[in-house]
Amino acid sequence: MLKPRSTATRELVNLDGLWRFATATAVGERPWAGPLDTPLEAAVPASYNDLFTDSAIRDHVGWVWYQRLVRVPRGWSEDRVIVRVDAATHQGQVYVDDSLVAEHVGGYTPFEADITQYVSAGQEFRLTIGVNNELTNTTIPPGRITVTQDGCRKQTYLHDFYNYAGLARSVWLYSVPSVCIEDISIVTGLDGTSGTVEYEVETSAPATVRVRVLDASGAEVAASEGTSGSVRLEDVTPWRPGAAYLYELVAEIVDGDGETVGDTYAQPFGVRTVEVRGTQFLINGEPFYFTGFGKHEDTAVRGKGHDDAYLVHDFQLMEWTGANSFRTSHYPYAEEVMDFADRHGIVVIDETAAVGLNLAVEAGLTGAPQRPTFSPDTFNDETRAAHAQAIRELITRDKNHPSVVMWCIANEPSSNEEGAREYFEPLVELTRKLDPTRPVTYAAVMFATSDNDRIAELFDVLCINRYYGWYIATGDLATAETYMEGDLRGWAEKFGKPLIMSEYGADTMPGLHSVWDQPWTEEYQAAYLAASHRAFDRIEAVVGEHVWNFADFQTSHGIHRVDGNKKGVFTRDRRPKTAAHSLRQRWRELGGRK
Ligand code: GCB
Repeated sequence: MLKPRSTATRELVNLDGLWRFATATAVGERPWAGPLDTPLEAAVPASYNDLFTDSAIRDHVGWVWYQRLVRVPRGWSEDRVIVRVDAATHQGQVYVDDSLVAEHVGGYTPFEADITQYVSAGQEFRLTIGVNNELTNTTIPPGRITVTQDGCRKQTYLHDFYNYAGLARSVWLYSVPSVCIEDISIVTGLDGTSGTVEYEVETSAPATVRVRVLDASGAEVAASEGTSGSVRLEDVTPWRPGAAYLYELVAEIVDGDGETVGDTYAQPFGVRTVEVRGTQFLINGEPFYFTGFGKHEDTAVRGKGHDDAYLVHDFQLMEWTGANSFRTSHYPYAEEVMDFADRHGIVVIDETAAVGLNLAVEAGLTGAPQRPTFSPDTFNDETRAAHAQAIRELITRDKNHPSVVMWCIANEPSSNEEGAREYFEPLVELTRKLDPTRPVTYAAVMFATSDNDRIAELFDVLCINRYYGWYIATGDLATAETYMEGDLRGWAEKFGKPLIMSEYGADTMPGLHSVWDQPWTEEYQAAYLAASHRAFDRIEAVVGEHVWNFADFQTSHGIHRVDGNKKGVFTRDRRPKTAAHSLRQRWRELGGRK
């Protein structure tokens, strides 16, 4: 699916701003059938949860409704009109006046509908979007709805971040010509000083297609004809970590004489290769060492609402610490983030929203008897179908981003449990089929060890999440360092694959200090990271370190959380804790060496 862009043949109207807003409890069954009867307005893009003071809205389980009037530009009478929702977390329904035009499940990937037949150029229509935040055993991510004694529905879930919901990304109206370009796929390679570019252009109906490749200055450097083919770029400038370079592939639908352009779309891309060789992770044939963070889309008031100011600032802070990469833990991020990473040479591990497929963690946290994770009553074939769809939608959306060097198809599944192999094998196959060019990984949970994990051999790179010195060996960094080293050595020796430390971290209250190794203090976080780094540096197969987390973030309530998770190296409002300075020192030095 192409990101909506304005081109010579397409126009784009952004529908962000204030929309009428109500929960289903307030407006009943068929709210789209007329103006929403509500005093509330909600900002788009933003999660709705923290906007209002009413806890019934924050804790609402089920549908909420957004509505606004939209005027179709008067020049669009010859065009098709599309409405596109960048994300509706976790399920969306779109109504144009009284008609349902789109439905979508999955909270972090876009969907759209052709609404040409329902609207007229120059006229207004009522756009209503329903968003449902329910998570069940067959959604990705999963969750459970329980009903309290007084009949109140409650959402619980197995992931450690707040279940923010709503329209957290932009909504668009755009026009395309009646015969249009629907998708573009680009795969690049390097051959000495030349770049190879294989492309495929999908059109809505059979059409004559011409493509041109422009360099960063806009000069044409190659051209081809046909809906698929390949071109060669002499003296190519590759896309490199820290030194982004983007070309554009301009695809055009032309008429028989080649004079009239029916549709045109410019797709940015970078020429780079990714390869796993032995225990190395190679970008453009050169070993790459990941430094950076597991992040979240999370800020005060907006929740998961995308915000360009935070986007710029977060990337500035990453650069300041010497981070060269991050993981989109634990869901696909806004496309603006991916585009920014492309333009600024930041490497991305791109993750699906499959977080929480692990009932052993639930049992550990609640003390309840453990239910099997993979079974007809828990995570089953239907869950796997939803997971497959999440993978499909992620790859469809992000396949052309040079910054994306690897797919992470799950965070901390119960990979040591019976049924894990059967659950994951088809999903890994699917991922490889959809994209044979990028390595595939998953992030392994603490309980999954090199001895009992059942899925590691299916993957190219092993991402390992560990909390030695925090959940285990709390306050004892000498023991933590020994455990960390022993654990990583086990994986390195058994599998011979590259290892990335995809999570390690300690909750830290800013302003709390101690001369001793005292958990929660700023010094402890810095010492914890240093102990972990000593262990990593002794193991050759470790090709990266992503600290958990970039910034403090909101979670559900729990006695182990103080206004959210405090493992941020930055506070939620992006001020550095002590550890940010020590990371900056290490990563800047590493940047020079690795
Ligand atoms: C994990 C999870 C992450 C949590 C983190 C923690 O293993 O992957 O989502 O936030 O631990 O802080 O406990």
